[in-house]
Amino acid sequence: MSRILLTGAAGGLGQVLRKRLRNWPGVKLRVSDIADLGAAEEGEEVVQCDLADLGAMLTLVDGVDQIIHLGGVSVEDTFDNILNANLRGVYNLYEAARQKGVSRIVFASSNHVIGFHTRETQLDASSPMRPDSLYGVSKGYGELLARYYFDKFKIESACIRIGSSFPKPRNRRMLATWLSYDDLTALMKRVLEVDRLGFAIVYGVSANKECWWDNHLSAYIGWEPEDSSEIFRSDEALVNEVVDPFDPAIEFQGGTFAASGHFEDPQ
Ligand code: NAI
Ligand code: 15L
Repeated sequence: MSRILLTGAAGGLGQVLRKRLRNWPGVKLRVSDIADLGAAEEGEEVVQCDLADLGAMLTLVDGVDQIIHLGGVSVEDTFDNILNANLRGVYNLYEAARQKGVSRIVFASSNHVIGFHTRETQLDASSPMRPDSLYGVSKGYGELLARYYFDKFKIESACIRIGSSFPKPRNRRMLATWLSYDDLTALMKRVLEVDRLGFAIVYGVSANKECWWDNHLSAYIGWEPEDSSEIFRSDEALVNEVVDPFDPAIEFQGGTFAASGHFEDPQ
């Protein structure tokens, strides 16, 4: 029996994965969040914890074999909020993992690490980071920390640059960035099961017809998405969306994250 910790379990993706991983054979799931998670379901343990608190994180990670790290600020925010949840938080996670002997971590990174590349640029895992927000910068820091903890301490990591994981695309940009919940779940399982993960950067995106990201450098993991956003292309809201190709939200891959001003400035 191996124990997997799922952070951010009260969030949008956390709730999805909590349900889908709960009865994974041979796995005991420990779910955590700063928010209330309700009572433990059969096959799981519940621990409420602030990522910014290293002492609490050491207790949280004790006895855990592998981690799916979804917890943290998931959109642009003030530097203070990002500092606590995403910078201090991801450091605490990796440091607690090192001290407690965790072997593998899946880090929920984001497409906003590369959001300032234009849409006509094809990217792979070796493309330069071009974060489009302080949030994107914090995910880039998480990826670097994952790299460091693999090179120095042999903690394996997959940094999943998730596109847009929702039940369906919410706008035309998401026809290119959409990741279905089924593909997300299969990806998480695969990176936890593969014999050797090492350090990998994987674009978390379904097999969409419009596509900016290429996963050939992580093909050794053996994950291939099966869904496509194409089935939503004729949704009325998407068909009627008005776009200007020179609007920064359309020019850049990060969409509105690239187009919006600096969070600390008055809007
Ligand atoms: P979410 O915002 O719904 O969930 C994040 C969870 O983290 C929340 O439940 C929140 O309470 C928890 N959290 C925040 N600060 C915390 C702290 N200091 N200590 C402990 N827990 C804390 O986000 P969502 O959509 O579920 O995303 C999950 C992860 O995937 C996030 O890291 C996000 O950045 C990343 N991601 C998600 C994408 C998506 O399309 N949903 C796209 C790209 C990245
Ligand atoms: C993200 O990183 C966010 O967490 C999510 O809420 C979406 O905004 C997504 O990126 C996106 O780019 O669509």
